[in-house]
Amino acid sequence: MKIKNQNSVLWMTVLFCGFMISCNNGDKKSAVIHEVSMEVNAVEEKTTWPDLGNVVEVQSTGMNFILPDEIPSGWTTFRYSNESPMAHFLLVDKLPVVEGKQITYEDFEEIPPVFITAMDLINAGKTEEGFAEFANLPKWMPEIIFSGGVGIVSSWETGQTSIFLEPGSYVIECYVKTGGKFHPMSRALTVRENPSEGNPPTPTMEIQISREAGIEMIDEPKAGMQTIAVHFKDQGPHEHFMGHDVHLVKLEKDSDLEDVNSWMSWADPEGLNTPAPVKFLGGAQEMPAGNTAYITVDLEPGNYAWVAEVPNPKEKNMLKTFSIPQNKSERISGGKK
Ligand SMILES: [Cu+2]
Repeated sequence: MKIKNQNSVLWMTVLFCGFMISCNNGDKKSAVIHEVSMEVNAVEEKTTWPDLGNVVEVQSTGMNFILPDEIPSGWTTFRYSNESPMAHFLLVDKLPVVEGKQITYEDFEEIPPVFITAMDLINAGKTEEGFAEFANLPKWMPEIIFSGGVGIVSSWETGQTSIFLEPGSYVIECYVKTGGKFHPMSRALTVRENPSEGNPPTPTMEIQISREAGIEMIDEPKAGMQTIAVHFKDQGPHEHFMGHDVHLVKLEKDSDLEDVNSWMSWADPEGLNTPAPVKFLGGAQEMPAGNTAYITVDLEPGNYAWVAEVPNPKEKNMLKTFSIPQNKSERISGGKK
């Protein structure tokens, strides 16, 4: 993926410091100059995103989400730049109205401490006591509608996902872990009655996910900028109380699919704990059955995987690899089912 232009100052600073240190180390000088030149070329590249209507820019510079407090309803494209040193995601939760009362962000804040206490017990080997903690969750919690969002995005990457939002009170959150603790990342978001004029994007590829069949690629993966429809045929919950979603992983030579498989459950002490074992490029967060999200991503040649954030996704056919070849004559794997 391309490095965004706004990161160029930081990259230049880091590289300049590296250059100065290496100058004291005579024989490495020419190699470092070459590296500087390559990186400068990299920062000049800029991702050109297709025009997808109502775009909401979101940024993380640490354990935070930076975005407007209010956005219009309707089709919404979240363009999420992770400018922090750890992986995050952006899950959009619609808060319920219970017995005529709107559940608020302040009410939502009762939830994370329960998960933190539970996880501390699970990490200490007291699994049964940890899960017993969930009895302390507010009774309205199952009424939260997980409404989609951007899948896991590694540091210095940008993920883009389009979803339809009804008006209402929302929370956006990330529960990736660092040092075994869930990220304290959530933000209130109001989705206004007045709709934007956006339409659903036109997909260039389609995939679907279900409990029965896992992740299925309907079209052969193609190189270049793609808008990928992700159809949720049904929904969970799975053993970790959550439903399924779809994340995009970039695989490198040393990537181990078993590491990816075991990392995908928050209920595992090492699961969802940073650093992630692979590079994540976004995806489509959990949504109710029958909904579709659209991921926009530039698929450069290489090896990839779709994976759901569920316990043991491989067993559920929710860890699927595919390749984008260097040239058209090479065979594309993982095509039509
Ligand atoms: Cu996070």
